[in-house]
Parts: sequence; structure tokens; C-alpha cells
Amino acid sequence: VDSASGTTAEAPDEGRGAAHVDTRTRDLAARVRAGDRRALARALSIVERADASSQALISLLFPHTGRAHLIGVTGVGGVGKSSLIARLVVEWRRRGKRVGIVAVDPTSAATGGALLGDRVRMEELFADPGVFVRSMATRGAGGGLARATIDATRVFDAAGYDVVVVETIGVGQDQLDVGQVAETIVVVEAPNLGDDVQALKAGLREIADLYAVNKADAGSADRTVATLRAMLALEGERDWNPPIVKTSAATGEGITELADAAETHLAWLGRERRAARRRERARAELRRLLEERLLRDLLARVGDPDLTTAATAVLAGTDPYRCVSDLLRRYHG
Ligand SMILES: Nc1nc2c(ncn2[C@@H]2O[C@H](COP(=O)(O)OP(=O)(O)OP(=O)(O)O)[C@@H](O)[C@H]2O)c(=O)[nH]1
Ligand SMILES: [Mg+2]
Repeated sequence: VDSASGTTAEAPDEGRGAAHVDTRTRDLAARVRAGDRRALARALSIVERADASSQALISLLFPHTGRAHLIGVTGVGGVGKSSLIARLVVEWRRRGKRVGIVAVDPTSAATGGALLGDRVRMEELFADPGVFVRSMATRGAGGGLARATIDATRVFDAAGYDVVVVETIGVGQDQLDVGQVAETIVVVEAPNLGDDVQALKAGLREIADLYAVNKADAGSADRTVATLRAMLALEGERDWNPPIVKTSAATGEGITELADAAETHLAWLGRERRAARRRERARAELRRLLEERLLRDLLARVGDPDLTTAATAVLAGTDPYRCVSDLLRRYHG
């Protein structure tokens, strides 16, 4: 029995909504909503496990979500995502917003001390009651990671955080697809030798709502901005033309503009586009959850003896596709 929620992983209380949730989980959810940081940390640990015990918690918190601005910050390794977020946090705090951060790359929050030396230190941010940083282990890559990250943003949202930032490398096989968790996606690029824009090569163009060309203090950012602009121009006018903001997490250049651009994007989204994006995310999540659930339920029914029998049939000459079809017919209708 899980100590936090009182439900067992083996017999999840799935599909019954929040009606049957035990008092300890109710108490935890209430404390999360009341802004209790220890409860928040605990709730995040529960959702990080992405197991059955997180479901009860989320069903209690879900009705209180939908207020936060969900911002994804993505870009290839080392472009300055964490450093930029640290700067943005200061700006958002100045604007009176509470900020929750989910760093999907486990090295991110952990290297907080290395962020631009002493300038903006994660520890200082940790000490601010209006900021909470949480890094997500990538061990549960794939569905588990997506689920844990989505639910972590829900926990922050229900806890009343105004801005919830998800830092991630972005798209890729065992990476979290940031579009699944964010409504405003900031793609961070850093100037590099040559004319290529790494974010574009990494397939981040389709998802970018804003571009930050970071490390402007280190030179040649103008060329990167020009290259990016030229590439975007080839695509012609769109409903929303992603602004390109030149930033430096080292000097603070462009941070106000970047925060403004994120707000402008949210305003542009408005109620309707926001709902449309939410619906798309819900569809993707539902599909993934269905896949997970169906697979688990089915595999729970097809027992080892069935597999042994089928394997014997394969050895006897029945092809494996046929055996699988037979098994599915038997157990799956
Ligand atoms: N000169 C300069 N260095 C920067 C800037 N932003 C970040 N850096 C440095 O670049 C390195 C990587 O910064 P991070 O913020 O950790 O980059 P990241 O994108 O979060 O990296 P990963 O999470 O590992 O993908 C660090 O040494 C930073 O100090 C900047 O604007 N100017
Ligand atoms: Mg980082």
C-alpha cells in the first residue's frame, strides 16, 4: 500500500473518479491547493512515479487546473535554456507572477549552481516562496515521462502558480514532445559557427511560437537572427509569425522582451485557440493513456501458459502472426 495515497499499485482505483479517494490523498490535495510547499513536493513525487497512486491525486486536482500559462522552453543541449529560465523567473516575479518549473532534463536543475556563476542562482530561486523548481528524471522515458510531466504541470496549476515552465530538449524518440505540455513554446537557439540553425535541424520549427537567440553577448547572434528570419520568411505570412528575440542570460538583454512576447502570444491565443490547443493535447493524451491501459489489460489476461502454448505452436510450424491473431481473438474479442 502506497503510504501517500493509500491505494495499491496492483489494484488501481481507475475509472471511478475522485469519489472513492481516501482522506489522506484528499488532505494532500487540499494542502497543495493551499500553497503548502511540502505538500507540493510530495505531490510532485507522486506524479513523477506516474503510477496508479498519482491518478487519485490528479482526479482531485484536475478540476482546479486551467488557469496557468504553460510555457515550454526547448532547444538543443547547452543553448542556455536553464539560464534563460532563471532570468525569466526574476522578470515574472517582478510582474507578480508565481512560477513553477519542471525541468525534464535531469541535468538542468541539478546544475543550478553553475548557472552563470553567481549572477542568478537556482538556490536563490528555491528560497523564493513564489518559485518552485522540480526536475523530472528521464528514466521513465516515453509514456511515463510524458504522463509525469503533464501531471506535474497540473499540480503546479492547481496550486495556483501563474506560469508553469517546462524545460526540455524537445522532440525526439525517447524525449518528451513539448507540444504535449505547453501552450506557448519558446525555442532557444545559440549562435554557432557556420550558418546552420540547430533548432531547425532538430525539427523544432513546427512547434516554435517564439524564438530566443541567446548568448547575444558572445557575438554573431545577429547573423543567427538573420538566418532564422530568412528561413521563416520562406514560409510566408502565417496567423502567428513567431517573433525572434535576441537574448543574453549573461547580461539580461532581451529578457523583458521575451517575457512580453510570451504574454503577447498568450493574448493572441485567446480563449478559442487556447481551447483548440487544449483539445489537441487532450486527444493525444487520451490516445496514449488508452494505449497504455489496453496494452496492460490485455497482457494481464494473456498469461504465461498462453505464450508457452503459442510458442510451441510456432515451433510446430504455425507462423507467429497467426498465433497472435488467435490469441487476440480469444482475449480481445
Ligand atoms: N555567454 C553566455 N553564456 C551563457 C548564456 N546563457 C547560458 N550560458 C552558458 O551556457 C552554458 C549552458 O547553459 P544552460 O543554461 O545550462 O543551457 P541549457 O540549454 O539549459 O543546457 P542543457 O539543459 O544541458 O540542455 C552554461 O555554461 C551557461 O553559463 C548567455 O546568454 N551568454
Ligand atoms: Mg538546462
